[in-house]
Amino acid sequence: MAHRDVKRHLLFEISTEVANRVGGIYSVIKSKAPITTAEYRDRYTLIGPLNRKSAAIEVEELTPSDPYMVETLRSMSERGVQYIYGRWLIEGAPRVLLFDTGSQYYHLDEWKTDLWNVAGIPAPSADSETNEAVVFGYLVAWFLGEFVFHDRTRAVVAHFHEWLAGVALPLCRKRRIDVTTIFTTHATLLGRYLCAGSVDFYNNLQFFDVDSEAGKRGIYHRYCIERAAAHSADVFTTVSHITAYESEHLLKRKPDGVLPNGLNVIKFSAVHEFQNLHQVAKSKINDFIRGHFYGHYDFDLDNTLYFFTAGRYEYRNKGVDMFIESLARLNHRLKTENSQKTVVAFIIMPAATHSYTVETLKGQAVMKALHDTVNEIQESVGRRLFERSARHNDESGKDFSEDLNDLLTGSEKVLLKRRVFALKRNTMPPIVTHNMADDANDPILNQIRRVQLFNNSSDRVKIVFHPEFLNSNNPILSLDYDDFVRGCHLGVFPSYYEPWGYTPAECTVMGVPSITTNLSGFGCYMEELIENTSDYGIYIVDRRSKGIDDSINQLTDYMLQFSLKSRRQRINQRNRTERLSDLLDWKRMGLEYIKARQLALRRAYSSSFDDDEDYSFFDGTEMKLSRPLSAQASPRDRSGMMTPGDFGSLQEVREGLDTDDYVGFKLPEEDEDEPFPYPLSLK
Ligand code: G6P
Ligand code: 1S3
Repeated sequence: MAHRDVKRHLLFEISTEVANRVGGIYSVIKSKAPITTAEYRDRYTLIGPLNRKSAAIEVEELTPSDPYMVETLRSMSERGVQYIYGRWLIEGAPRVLLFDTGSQYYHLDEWKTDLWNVAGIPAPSADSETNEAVVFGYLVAWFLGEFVFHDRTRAVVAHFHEWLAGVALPLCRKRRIDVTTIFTTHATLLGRYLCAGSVDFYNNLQFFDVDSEAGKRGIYHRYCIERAAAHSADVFTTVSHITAYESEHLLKRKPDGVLPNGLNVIKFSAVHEFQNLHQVAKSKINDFIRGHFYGHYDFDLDNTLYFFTAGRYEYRNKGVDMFIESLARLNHRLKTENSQKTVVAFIIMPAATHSYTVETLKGQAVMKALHDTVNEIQESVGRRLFERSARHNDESGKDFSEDLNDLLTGSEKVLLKRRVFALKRNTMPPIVTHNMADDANDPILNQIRRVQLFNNSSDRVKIVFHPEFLNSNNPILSLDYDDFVRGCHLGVFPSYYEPWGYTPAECTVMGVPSITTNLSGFGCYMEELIENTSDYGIYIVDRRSKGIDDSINQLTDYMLQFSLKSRRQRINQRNRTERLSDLLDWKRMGLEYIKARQLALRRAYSSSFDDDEDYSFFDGTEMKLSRPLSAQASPRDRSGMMTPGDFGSLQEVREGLDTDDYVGFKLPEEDEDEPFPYPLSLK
């Protein structure tokens, strides 16, 4: 590679989820944007395929100012490439370059042939997702090649996420494009497919005949792209140790390191503020529950707990099978103990539906009508009460309390009775809020049928299946996902396949306890970091060494233990959970990305490093980690080592990297409470 300026290097991050919400990677790049833009400012650009619908809402168009970017885009556009260059309207406001793949689809066959010739990767015509990946990959490789042709001075790091963005990697390698590359896989294709079936995945990882397994599932060509991306990158990483192990066996390259996912943690000035938010959000969930269970609303909401699971509808991978079975066992145990507690378990997983059911809408409508009527009557009764009290005269000889007997007028009583009669219903409270496209074959509904959790009055565990993601414009459960999480008591995510797992991590930063497993990246990370995780509201089910029945019992025990807590204990536990949020903050997790980029630069441009020079890579802005945890009641003290990568596998020693090498990264003194030292607002 040519000699390039590594200190002022540029960063391109490439993903199909740039300004386009699809799944977890969107959360990664969006929440990471503030720290990356703070580090790179205008040297950072995200590249993705153009989705006009979401770009119209999320992106503000800009004219590029970097002369090399201008030159590169001009030359591509002369050859018919359409794109949008602009600012992604999120915190950090990073620059984005979105290529309109449609403008180059006429090259598809030519590029597929080339992909086969240069990399031996087949691409059958019927797979539109792969077609899209090919066109996008060729556009990205074109862009990078052209860019470094114009800009001959600065080093370029191109960081790719997931196989869908991975086609450009073998092209960069084959064309010897003068950039250094990182590939981060957020799961493996084969892992996801194999786990969704019924194999004993983790005990057989080293034995799978990968080509044949991919072929049997019709994903051989996709698998080839993923494997080629992993092998062509200068640095290959994934999001957790468990997925690193999986990648080593299924993709046949041991990752250089682990880049765990962080979150953009919002700190409130007053500690109790998040507890107040819980109360506010919970009362909105209470409103929904009154409507949903109308006519059968015979339980005390003050003695009711809200559990939930949420995510992509992957029945087995996300552990919904285990969740429902454990709920049935919990129901049995609460009933045998004559518990007065009610648990309402929500399942929020999008499935094909034909909108809300009439029953669901009616439930909210009758409850709203009752509420409105009570409010009206309350106002007139209040007025009457005031008048009578003000005008009461003891000397009249009339008993004051008698005066209060007829505060409700006859017509008000009738109206109220009509509202109460409207609450009568002959049907059971529904399980599912929507009309399912395939009710009879839906795996979640079928298992609920099998364990007979039908929301009977005697059931202590009730279920609500909401097969659509939440948002505050929703007519029945009008809460954004974050607010819903805040209002719940416990998140339950007993995943079998979960490379990282944002859902329990999000619970943690909002101070909501959760259950995860030791097969999820997040669960393993927390287990490694904290000695007594359950004290901190992180319950970890052992799905690795226990048999399935024992794991289900363990999950049931955790839920039961949680149900037995008093309100005071729950409040205390929430405080402890919330205290863990610094562990998940990008300010800390982002360090691994920095290490990976360092490694990539050193591998590609070793001759550009002058060992006597200081490569802090920071624009005069030293990044400091805020103190991870409060001094009291802190988990296992790891502040000496601090970064997740210190037990990760970025090969620092072999490559001659150590912590001082990549940042002025040091911990503040114990009692220092250092704010993040740069503004994170839109520029
Ligand atoms: C928060 C609020 C308290 C409320 C409590 C309910 O802590 O600040 O006012 O009593 O939540 O907790 P629970 O676990 O019963 O929903
Ligand atoms: C993947 O998304 P998923 O839910 O399909 O990537 C996420 C972001 O890295 C990760 O959190 C999750 O575990 C993976 O499975």
